[in-house]
Amino acid sequence: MQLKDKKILVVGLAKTGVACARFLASKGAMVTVTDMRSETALETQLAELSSFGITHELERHDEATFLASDLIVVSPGVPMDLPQLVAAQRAGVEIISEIELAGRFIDAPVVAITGTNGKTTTTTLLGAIFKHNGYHTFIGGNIGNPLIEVAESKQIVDQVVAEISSFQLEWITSFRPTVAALLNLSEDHLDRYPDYQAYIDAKLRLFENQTEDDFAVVNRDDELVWHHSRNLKASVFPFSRKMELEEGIFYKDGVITYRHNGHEECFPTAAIRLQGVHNLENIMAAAASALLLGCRPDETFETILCFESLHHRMEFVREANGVRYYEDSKATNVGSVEKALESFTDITLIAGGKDKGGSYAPLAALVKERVHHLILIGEAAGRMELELGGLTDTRRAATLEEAVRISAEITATGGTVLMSPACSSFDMFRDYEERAQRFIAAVKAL
Ligand code: UMA
Ligand code: ADP
Repeated sequence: MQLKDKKILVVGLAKTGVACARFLASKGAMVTVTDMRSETALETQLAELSSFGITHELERHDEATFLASDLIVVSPGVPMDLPQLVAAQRAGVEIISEIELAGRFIDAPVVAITGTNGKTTTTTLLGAIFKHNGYHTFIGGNIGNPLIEVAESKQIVDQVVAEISSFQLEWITSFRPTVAALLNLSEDHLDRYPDYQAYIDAKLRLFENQTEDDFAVVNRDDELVWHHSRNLKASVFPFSRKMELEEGIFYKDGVITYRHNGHEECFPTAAIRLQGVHNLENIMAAAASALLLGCRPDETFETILCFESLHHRMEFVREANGVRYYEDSKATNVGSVEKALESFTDITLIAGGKDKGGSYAPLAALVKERVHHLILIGEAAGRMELELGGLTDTRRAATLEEAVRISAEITATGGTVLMSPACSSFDMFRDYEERAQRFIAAVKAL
């Protein structure tokens, strides 16, 4: 791909925009960056780019600049229906996402991991497995560091493990992972997509450029995932914790079995530290991807055994007065809360936050069965109360701290207080990490 002297517009100037602008400028392109935020708000990002001779258009998106570009690179946080993008697309300007740009410059095999939940856990675990097998490994994507950093890097990279979101897949044309994993599908990001199907369609684009030489690692137990795996061009390699597979990886009676081309590997799971059935799925997806790409079974299994849960994913905080407190701030959709509720009984659930537009009804059966008290916070509280409030003792709290205090008063000895919000955090907090820290502080203060 020729970039020299091309007029390229980078839309969005946060992590992705900065990395793309730097990469494109270093390849000799004439780069303009545009962002709705002000120069003051973008001070840090602009400082990072100060030596690259880049033009800025801030606090606005000029349609004329979009139309005059040879190429537009879009950040994941910028919606597809931005009018200036729609106009540029109509005028025939090439528009790509950052992972598409990165993919065109990466030589190493790419394992791309998507799904509504479990992406970060699986990506981190797989990265650790590759490293323990001696590969120079880049771990990036939606997990926090843009994929384009691989292309920028002067280091040798043998394997790339990329966490991929639906947003990043929106503007791909040729992005082709050697292994593409789809962990699960449930409603999310309905504040961005017109409907659930549009979100699913964006996720499925992960497979669209694969050929029969590539692998699709898919969840056999997730009906929707399995349904959409029927017509993939790649070799489908399923994982299951419910059924034995002739070709694939599955869990049965305390053992994970990997079967590929008549070859079999078995791993006992008793000593694995990652807890929860959902983590068994993440482990199988990571192990399958690693073994398909030539990792040694012993090193793969050693890494899995030692791997600890990441912070803010069903993390134990403390026990006070016979009640155990768990923090699951990263549970920002219904699918992840379902898994948390499946993991405990006698629950006081603290939930709510910024509503993403999906239905809370899939939680109804578990709330009825396991949640003795539901304490709701944030913007979504009203809608959650409408959908779940009739099923159990339900209360409102004005702050997270108040929710923790109420939970301590009403939870019986032996019970579990679980903060698993099913919503994003941006109505009350900077991000999910701040929400987690505030919960931890409130629980420690009890
Ligand atoms: N902006 C505009 N115009 C718009 C919309 C946004 O100018 O119409 C600007 C904003 O002012 C801001 C920039 O665009 O300056 C935001 O870009 P961005 O949101 O893409 O931010 P990045 O820092 O580049 O982060 C992105 C991902 N963000 C999103 O998908 C929303 C990060 O995932 C990812 O880690 C990073 O690229 C590196 O790949 C975050 C995320 O929340 C963690 N992802 C979602 C999730 O996990 O649920 C999908
Ligand atoms: P993602 O990167 O997709 O958001 P994480 O690994 O960060 O995934 O986990 C996010 C939330 O989802 C946490 O609450 C975690 O406990 C839960 N979770 C992790 N793996 C799965 C899975 N395979 N299925 C459902 N929920 C999961």
